Amino acid sequence: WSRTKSSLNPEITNENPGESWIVVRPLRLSDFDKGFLQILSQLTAVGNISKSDFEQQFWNMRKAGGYYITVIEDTRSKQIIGSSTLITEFKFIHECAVRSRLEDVVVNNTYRGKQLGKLIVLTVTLLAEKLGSYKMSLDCKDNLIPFYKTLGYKLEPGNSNSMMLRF
Ligand code: 16G
Repeated sequence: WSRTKSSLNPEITNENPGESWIVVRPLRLSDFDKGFLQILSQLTAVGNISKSDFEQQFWNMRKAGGYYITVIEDTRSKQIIGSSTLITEFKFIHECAVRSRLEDVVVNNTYRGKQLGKLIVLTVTLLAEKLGSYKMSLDCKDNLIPFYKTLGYKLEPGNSNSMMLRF
């Protein structure tokens, strides 16, 4: 894919992620037993989630449609080492467009230097583009702005304030 070629050095793609033990694929139910929730807990609070809670939410997402959770598995240890979620929304504006959001990007902090963050973000970004999205947005902490900038994301001055109401 062309988008990654300019931004990844050495050049890696989702089909050729640099190491033979790295696999990028959609989330599966069996990932509950492969440390999926433990990875998410490196991003924020996850709380107590039973296997049946996990399965229920997995099927809720499947039923709702528009959720694309992509994970990275280390096939040597059979553990999930990264995850990111693409959420699509249907719109009337822009001629019934699809709008995408990038959420819950996390990579196991013991796998630094393998460009897994770039790999996972570029994979879902490419997916958003293939799905015909007219834009993809994300919220992130200040210290991650440079990282997302290297992947083509831009602040839109006057138009990119993130506001929040927490319940
Ligand atoms: C970051 C994440 C967001 C996640 C949130 C959790 C990205 C690009 N952004 O903003 O998706 O839901 O952190 O933090 O991954 P919270 O628990 O404070 O809502």
